[in-house]
Amino acid sequence: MKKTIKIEGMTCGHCAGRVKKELENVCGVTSAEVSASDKKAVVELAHEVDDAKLKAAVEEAGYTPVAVE
Ligand SMILES: [Cu+2]
Repeated sequence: MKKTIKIEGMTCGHCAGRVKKELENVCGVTSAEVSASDKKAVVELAHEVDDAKLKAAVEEAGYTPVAVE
């Protein structure tokens, strides 16, 4: 299962790296591919993870999650 998170505020690869690290710390997330230029993260999930938990991880990294699809 995959989810895509639209994110505002990332400007470079360093930002994307911070978001990736936080997302991959969430239980159920097996990997996260994050692009600052595309303003999104695609997460691969081992099981269902609440959108709220994914958003909280993005906020923890210092950026703004605008939608989870
Ligand atoms: Cu940056």
